[in-house]
Amino acid sequence: MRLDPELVAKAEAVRALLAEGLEALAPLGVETAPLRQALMDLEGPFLLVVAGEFNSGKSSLLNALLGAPLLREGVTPTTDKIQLIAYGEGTEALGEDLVLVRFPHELLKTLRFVDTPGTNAVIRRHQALTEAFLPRADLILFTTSADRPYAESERRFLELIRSWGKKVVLVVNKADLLNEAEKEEVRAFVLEKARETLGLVPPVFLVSARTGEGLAELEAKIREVLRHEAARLKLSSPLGVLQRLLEEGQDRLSAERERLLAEAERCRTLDALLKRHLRQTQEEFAGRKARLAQVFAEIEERGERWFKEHVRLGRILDLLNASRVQKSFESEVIRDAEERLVLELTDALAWIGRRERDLLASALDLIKTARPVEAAEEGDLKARLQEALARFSPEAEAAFVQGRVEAALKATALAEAGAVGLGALIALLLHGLAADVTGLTAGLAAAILGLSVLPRRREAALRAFKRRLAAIREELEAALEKALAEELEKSAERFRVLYRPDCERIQGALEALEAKVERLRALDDEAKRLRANLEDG
Ligand SMILES: Nc1nc2c(ncn2[C@@H]2O[C@H](COP(=O)(O)OP(=O)(O)OP(=O)(O)O)[C@@H](O)[C@H]2O)c(=O)[nH]1
Ligand SMILES: [Mg+2]
Repeated sequence: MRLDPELVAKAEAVRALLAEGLEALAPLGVETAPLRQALMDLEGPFLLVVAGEFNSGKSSLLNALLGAPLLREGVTPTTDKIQLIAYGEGTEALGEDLVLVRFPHELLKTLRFVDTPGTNAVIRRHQALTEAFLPRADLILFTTSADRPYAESERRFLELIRSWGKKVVLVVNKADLLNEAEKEEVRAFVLEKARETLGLVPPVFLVSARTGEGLAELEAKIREVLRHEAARLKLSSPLGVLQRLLEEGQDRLSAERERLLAEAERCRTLDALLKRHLRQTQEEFAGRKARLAQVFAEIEERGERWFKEHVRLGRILDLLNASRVQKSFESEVIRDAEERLVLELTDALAWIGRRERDLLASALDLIKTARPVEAAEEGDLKARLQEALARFSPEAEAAFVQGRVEAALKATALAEAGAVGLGALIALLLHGLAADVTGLTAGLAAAILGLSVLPRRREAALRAFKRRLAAIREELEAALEKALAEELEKSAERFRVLYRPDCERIQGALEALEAKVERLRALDDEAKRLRANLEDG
């Protein structure tokens, strides 16, 4: 490798980029061993890897190129280790699957040949060994045999080679088995197929390891590559590895994004569930308000009858007896209104409590039936919902809401201090109504004694009674509405805290993920730029 300063600078840039890639990829769970190896190989010799299907004559080809029977040849799958061939003497095992074969051939001073186990043999381990070594190659001699050039399995293998961004020289071995016309046919066929797979036309050599045919041309090509391209290939080879792993990293991030989006979808579903719940609760509440209104309508109706019956000239003296008027009003008009109102209200409050419980239960159902996203995190929310459900007591909740209604009523102008409990408060309001009527009718009776304006005065008194009744009704409804609104807000918040942390975490994770995607993309752009730069130089 020439050591001109420009190249040294490029090598530094490559090394820095590889290190950065390593740092970005490792946390993504991408297998970064090839990249770490590539970093180490930057210092090492040029690796020319001979790869191809078993029996295509890889070992024979290397033996022929080096002019010595260094490597075992055979008709069955033969080579079972990666064999590094370096300058020197003597053979040495470098590991279980790696052998260093030394030979004092001058070519080996500038490169190392690598003989690999054949692919597509019944021995799967051979294929795995070779595939694992591919990323280290600076140049690949892809050997195929003239008697079965470019099989489907070879296409797949060549695609794998391409995915690592390797430069390939195609070698069709055993050319001695073909006549001249067949050779041209095979060459054209292989060229066309290789172009389809690689997207470019690689150099193709028809050779015979047996007869030596075409070997000189192949060797010349190797020397030419070494002379003109070795430095560039040596640097762009690890960039190819980086790019391939970056792609893998992007795939992982995409899968992760899918998963997160599915989870985010669940957040939206829960939001929608809550919204629907709030709307439905409001709607059903309208029905409950109508039932309260019914009780008031009945009081009013009875009140009208009572006025007609009792506020008459014939009964004018009765009207002066305040306590009798009050008793009569209470027994005929108010009647069981207090119990019924308390019943309706208590029922409404218990219903608010049950509604929240229903909300939790539907959320739990939703989570249970949702397609399994990430079991662990889903289990977490499920557990929280379950716990909230278990802790939740509609009765306690109703009692709590009741307290709010009472507080709201106590704060109104109609209520008088000292009353404890919803029943007492309502009784106070209604009995106040009776007391009003007493005063009303007494005044009325006094004013009209001897006069014949009774019907008009009676109508005025009835109107006053209705106004007062409507005011009580409004107070009650307003108190209940206020309690409901507060309760709904509280319940919504209680519900949201169950899943909002998850949703925020998901949102955060999605943002972090996009940042990683961006980083990998930037690294890839930089790898591309450096490679283009190497091509130019
Ligand atoms: N006719 C002919 N036979 C050859 C040629 N080169 C190799 N062979 C024969 O093909 C067979 C396989 O040769 P190897 O060199 O072992 O092939 P390989 O690709 O290394 O095989 P594996 O190590 O199993 O992957 C042997 O029987 C060789 O004698 C050639 O150029 N012409
Ligand atoms: Mg072999």
